[in-house]
Amino acid sequence: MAEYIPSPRDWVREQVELYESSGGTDGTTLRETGLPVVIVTNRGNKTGAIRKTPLMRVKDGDNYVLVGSQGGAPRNPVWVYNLRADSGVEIRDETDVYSMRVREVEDDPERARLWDIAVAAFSPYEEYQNKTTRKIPVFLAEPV
Ligand code: F42
Repeated sequence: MAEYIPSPRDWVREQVELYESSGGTDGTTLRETGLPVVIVTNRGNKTGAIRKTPLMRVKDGDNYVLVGSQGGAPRNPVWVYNLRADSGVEIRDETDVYSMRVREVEDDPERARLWDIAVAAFSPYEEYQNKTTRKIPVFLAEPV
């Protein structure tokens, strides 16, 4: 078993702890917004360690859309590089846990469709894209 390395950010690490220790019944929303969050578990591309990242829940049928917004920061979140290197993830959505495979969606019409779904689920994504010159990465997670 690989080692689990928690996020260095307190609020992120605490959300993961609460979400996972409750079996997905507590800590499942983003603070004051009340909007649902999923936990993505994957491998670090340098350490090989297990990483856990809360992201907004954006669903497209049975699939999940993962948006590397990081609040519109100038750089991609590091988990983007992990997913580019290793596409195998586990997604916890409240009490359900799925083995999934992700692919980055770069094709314009498909990305545009998924981006609209993401903004409908979490409107700040639009503001985050306007804040940064990087094109925010979008991944689609599909059941294995
Ligand atoms: N972030 C988003 O980008 N999108 C969202 O929709 C989103 C929603 C959300 C909801 C709730 C919540 O609590 C957090 C939310 N976040 C969202 C923030 C998200 O959880 C991440 O914290 C954020 O995207 C930053 O991701 P990050 O991967 O850059 O995390 C940093 C803080 C981090 O953990 N860095 C580690 C470190 O030690 O500095 C590195 C972790 C890592 O994966 N290392 C790799 C390894 O090999 O282990 C090496 C990676 C490399 O290539 O260098």
